[in-house]
Formats: sequence, C-alpha cells, structure tokens
Amino acid sequence: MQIADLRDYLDLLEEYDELQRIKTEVDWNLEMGAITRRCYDLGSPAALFENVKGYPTGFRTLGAPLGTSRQPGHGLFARTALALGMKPGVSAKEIMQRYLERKEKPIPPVTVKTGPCKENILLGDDVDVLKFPIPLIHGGDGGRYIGTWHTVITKDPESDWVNWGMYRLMVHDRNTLGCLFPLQQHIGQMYQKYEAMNKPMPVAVAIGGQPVIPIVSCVMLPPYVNEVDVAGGLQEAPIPLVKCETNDLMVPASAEIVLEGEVLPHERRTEGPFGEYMGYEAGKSSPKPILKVTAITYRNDPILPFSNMGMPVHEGQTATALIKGAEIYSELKKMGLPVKGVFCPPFGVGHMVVVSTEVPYINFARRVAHAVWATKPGIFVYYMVIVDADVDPTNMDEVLHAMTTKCHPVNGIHQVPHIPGFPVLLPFLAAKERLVGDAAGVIFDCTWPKDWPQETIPFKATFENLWPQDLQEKVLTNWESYGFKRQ
Ligand SMILES: Cc1cc2nc3c(=O)[nH]c(=O)nc-3n(C[C@H](O)[C@H](O)[C@H](O)COP(=O)(O)O)c2cc1C
Ligand SMILES: [Mn+2]
Repeated sequence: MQIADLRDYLDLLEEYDELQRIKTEVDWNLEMGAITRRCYDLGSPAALFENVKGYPTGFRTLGAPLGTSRQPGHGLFARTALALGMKPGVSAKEIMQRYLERKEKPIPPVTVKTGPCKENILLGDDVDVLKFPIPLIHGGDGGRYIGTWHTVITKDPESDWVNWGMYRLMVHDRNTLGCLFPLQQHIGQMYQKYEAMNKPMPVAVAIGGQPVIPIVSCVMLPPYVNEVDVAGGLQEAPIPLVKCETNDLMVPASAEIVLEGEVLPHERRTEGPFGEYMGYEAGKSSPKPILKVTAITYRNDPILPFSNMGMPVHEGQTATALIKGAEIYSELKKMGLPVKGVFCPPFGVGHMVVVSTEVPYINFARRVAHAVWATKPGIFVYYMVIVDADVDPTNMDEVLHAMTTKCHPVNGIHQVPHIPGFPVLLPFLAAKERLVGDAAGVIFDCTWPKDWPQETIPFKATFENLWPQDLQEKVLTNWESYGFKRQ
C-alpha cells in the first residue's frame, strides 16, 4: 500500500497494533507529554489523542509517531520500518539497507494546484497557532512546542537548494515562534546569509504528512541536497507539493497543518528550556531567532504529530541516529574506505558511532574516525568506536567485547580537543563551552594494531573458529536430537 499521508500511516500502524486511540479527555498541559513518555519507556503503541480538553472534536494530536515497539514479533524500530514500507519485524541493519537503496534513486517532487492542506486558510488577524491542541510536553519546558515532528522549509538565497529540516519551534504567542537554528545546521547557514542581507528569511512549516517527510527532515543529509527528492526516493513516488499562500515556498499537499511566515533578521527572544534529545534539559533558556507566522492552512479535523524528546529511545534515535548511521556508511564508501558497517546505538543518542572496517595499514582507525568527522552526518559525533570487520556494529554485546579486549586503555584511546559540537545542549560541556558548542571527541581504536606480528594476535574463541567445519555441521544438525529445543 502506498502511504500517501499521515492518515494512511495511522491505518497501517493500527493494523499492526502500533496505534492506540485515546478517547478519554486529556489535557494539553503536560498530560499528553507524560502519557507519551510512558509510551517510549514501555514500547507501547503510538498515542492518537482524539479528545483534548478545551479543543473542538476533530482536533487531534499524535504522540510517539516513531516510538520504539515491544509488540511480539516486532523489532525495536518497527514503526520506522512500517514508514519505509517494510514489515515490522525487520532488523536495524535491514532498515538501513533499505534506506540506502531507495535514497540512491531520488525522485523530484511534482507540483499540484491544491491539496488537503488547503481545506482551511487563516490569514491576517485570524492567524493563531493556539487554535491547535499544542502540548506542553515536559515539566520545565519554556513553552508549548508546535514543532517537534515537522519540517521547516527554507530556500538558499544564493542557489536553488531548498532545505527541509526539523528544528524545534516554541510558541511565544499566537503568531510568533522561537527557533533553535545552529550554524552547524543547514538552516543556520541559510539564516546567516539572509541576516547578512538584512532580509527576513521566508519559511514554511509542514506538520503531518506521509512519514518519509519528517524522516528526511531529521536525518543528516549533505548540503545542497533537496531533502524532498530523497523523500520521493524513499516513497518510490514523487511528493506532491503545493504553493504557499503568502510566499513562494512549496509545501507537501498532504500536510495536516502548514505555517507560513518569515524569520526576522537580528531579532531574538528567550527560547527554552526544553526536554532535549540527549536526555536532559541542559540548554536552559537563551535568546534565539523568532519566526513570525503570516498564514496557517490546515486539513479538516487536523492531526498534530509530536515527538517527546528526553531520555532515549525516541524519534531522535529511531529516525535521526539510525539513519545517520546509514548516511555515514554511504559517505565513507564514497571516499573509498573499506568499511563494513556503521551504527549509532540508540542509548548513545547519536553521539556514539560504531564503524566496523577492514584495516589496510597502521593507524587506520584514526583515519576512519576523522573521515566520519568530516562528513555532515558525522558532525555531532563525540565517541568514535572503530572495530574490526568481524564485529557486527549493530550488536552492542559484540561491540562492548571488542572495546574491553582490544582497545588499549592508554594507547588505543585518542582524545581530540575542540571539535565542533551541538551548541546550547551538550550535557558534558561546561556552561561557557556549551553555549557555543566548543566540544571534544574521543576515538576508541578497537582494531588489532597493524604492526603486530600475525602470530601475536589473539585468536577469537568462537564456535565458528575453534571447531572443525564438519563437527560444527554435525552439532547444528543434531541439536534437537541431543534433546535441546529448537532456538
Ligand atoms: C524532534 C526533533 C527536534 C529537533 N530539533 C532540532 C533543533 O531545534 N535544532 C537543530 O539544529 N536540530 C534539531 N534536530 C535535528 C535535526 O533535525 C537534524 O540534524 C537535521 O539533519 C537538520 O536538517 P539539516 O541537516 O538540513 O540541517 C531535531 C531532531 C528531532 C528528531
Ligand atoms: Mn539539509
């Protein structure tokens, strides 16, 4: 089935017991946030809130759209798999493979005259984002966040590049939102150019739509890539786009809610704190750019999806970190490096990358680590774990075993001071460094040193390595006849 909008995706989730409809009245004020947090913690289905206190019937929200799953027979990333047209039982490795196959064949969007997102249009004084049941997600948040599973669309003033990125949006008032646009991210780079020209940056925010749209918005693609083409590739069909009412930007016709507006140059207002993707409220509050909303368009009975950042595992890992691993793999392959696999373990919040690789010459692990840092998806990685090709990077037990047996506690650990980090949020930095993202990284070289004589390299004591092939086959064939249950 082609997933053409968020509603198709909800039908699919329901079919696989990955959606819970909640008809009980719930409060936007922390209650939806608390319920969703439990969904992540327990691996419960996504939560479709159908009755939000103080809001008209039909105005719904969706919590934990790509939360983890503990349904029998489903993988941890079941909802990500379903979003990419796969069965819910597939492994992280299979999802990354599917992602890479499809993204290699990008499909440009098509323009349509109108679409469901134009069913209602609010202009001028009618603009009021609080018309929607926006959650106050975490205790301590600086405001209600309307943008936590969405797409911010901007155009580079110097080229045809149109960027789709997910950057949190906090409500200041009915037509003003606060934004976190770091310079390391594409939107920060574009905003810097508009500011230098003293011009407002036109913006469209698309909320809801087929799930590949938020997914491409929160994965770390290289600059000058139009994420919409990758979304088309993942969908195996072009994304239909429709023009905004008050600017020239194009938005997905299927979106549940579209906010149009502009980010003003040189204006700042206090934004945050927020429960962040790294699992803390480290960022406190600080002055940040503001987005003035000039128009809102939305579908009848709109659904506002939201993510609940905080302790893992949430969309920051089931989408951003997972696909970041695939993107890093693809970038390293383009450089001709003999890597076998890349994975960002979910509790490493995207800060840790494990790369398994062949080792052609001495100090190769350092070369791989620095190559990762040189890529766009590798920018916010601080813990580089480089393992030999026989270690499966998606298996943390194997990775831990390699770290604790092959990484020399002094000679195998290389500290790298002053690498760029995510500004404002990074928990392990002191306050002054945190504000600007003056970070540090470390390389754990868990590969056998290339200058060791072969005979000094320990032999891995596994079933496959230490018994003759014919005996291995005999044991496997006779397993049940020894009396064991099939496993
Ligand atoms: C729910 C959620 C919220 C996010 N909020 C921000 C944010 O406020 N600022 C930011 O720079 N990145 C944020 N990210 C990460 C970016 O979406 C991600 O790095 C993406 O690659 C940015 O797009 P770009 O590569 O086109 O710059 C968020 C990710 C998720 C899943
Ligand atoms: Mn981008």
